[in-house]
Amino acid sequence: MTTARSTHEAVDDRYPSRLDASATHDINTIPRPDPTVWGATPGPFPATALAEYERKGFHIEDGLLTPAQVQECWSEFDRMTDDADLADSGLLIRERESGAIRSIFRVHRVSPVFEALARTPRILDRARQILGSEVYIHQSRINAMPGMAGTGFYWHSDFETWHAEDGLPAPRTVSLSIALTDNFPFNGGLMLMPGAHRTFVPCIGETPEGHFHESLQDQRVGVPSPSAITELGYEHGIEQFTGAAGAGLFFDSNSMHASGNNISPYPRANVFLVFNSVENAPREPYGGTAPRPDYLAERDVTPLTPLADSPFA
Ligand code: 6CS
Ligand code: FE
Repeated sequence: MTTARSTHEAVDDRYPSRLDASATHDINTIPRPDPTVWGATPGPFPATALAEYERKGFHIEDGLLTPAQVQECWSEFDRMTDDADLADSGLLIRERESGAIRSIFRVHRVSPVFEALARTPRILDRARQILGSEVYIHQSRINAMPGMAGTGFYWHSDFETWHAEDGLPAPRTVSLSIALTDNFPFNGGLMLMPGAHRTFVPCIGETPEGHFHESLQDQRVGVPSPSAITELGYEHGIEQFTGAAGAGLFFDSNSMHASGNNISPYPRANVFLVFNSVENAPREPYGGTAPRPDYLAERDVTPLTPLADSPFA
C-alpha cells in the first residue's frame, strides 16, 4: 500500500500510520498481513501456550522468576534509582506532576543484572521460539508506576510507534513484562484486548520531530481513535495482567494495551524486555521523522548469546 503522507515522499508501507488529519474519512483498520508466531522453532513453550499466544497475542507465565530472583531485580532497580550517573544520563523519565521516576530505559545495557535476565536461556529461547530466529533487544525499560502518583499509558500498539518512529518493518517483536511487585487490578495492572493484535490501527496525526520527549510521559500522537478502541474493545473484550511478583507476560508488539493510573499505595514496577528478530532490523522510520535515540531503539542487531550461568536459570 502506498501512502500519501503530508510532508514526506510516498513510501511502500504495509502498516501506514501517522496519517493526515484530512484522511480521517477513509481510515480503516488493516488485517495484519504477518504471522504472530513465526515458523515452528522448538522451544520451552508447550504447544498449548504457543497456541494461546497465537490466538490472544499474549501468554502469562506465573512464577517465571522465583522470589529470590525478583529480589535480585528489585535490589538492582533500587540501586539504579539512586545512581547519580544514571540520573544525568537521559535514561530516566520522570512523572510530569510528582517528579517520581516513571521509567528507566536501556536497563539491558546499563545493568549486568538485567543483561543477564535477557540472556537467560529459558527466556531467550522463548523469544526465539515465537520469532523464529535469533533475537536482540530492541528496547528495555523498567516502568515504575509508583504508588499514589503513578500515571498510566493510554490504549496503544507498541508496534505502531516502533514502526512509525523506529522503522521496524514488521511486528516480528515480542515484549516480556516481568512483575517486580505484585500486579493488582487497582495498581495499574496492564490491560490487553485478546486477539486485537491481528488488527493494525492506523493513527491520525503527523509525528512531531523529537516526539519522544513528551510521548514517554503522555502519548498524544500514535494513539488510536476512540471509535477504533471502542470497536476493538467490544469485539475482543479486555483481560488484565495481574499476579504475584515474578509473573511474566509475553505479548505481541501489536497487542492493543493500556494501563490505568495508580492511585493505590502499592507500587507496580515491571521490567520490560523487547525482543526483536534479527530479520526485522530497523529501517528509516516509516513516519518520516529522524530515528529515535538508541536507548529507545537499538540499532545494533547483534544476536543475544545465551548466558549459561545466569542467576535467573
Ligand atoms: O515509545 C515507546 O517506545 C514506548 N511507549 C509506549 C507507550 N509503550 C512502549 C514503549 O515503551
Ligand atoms: Fe506500550
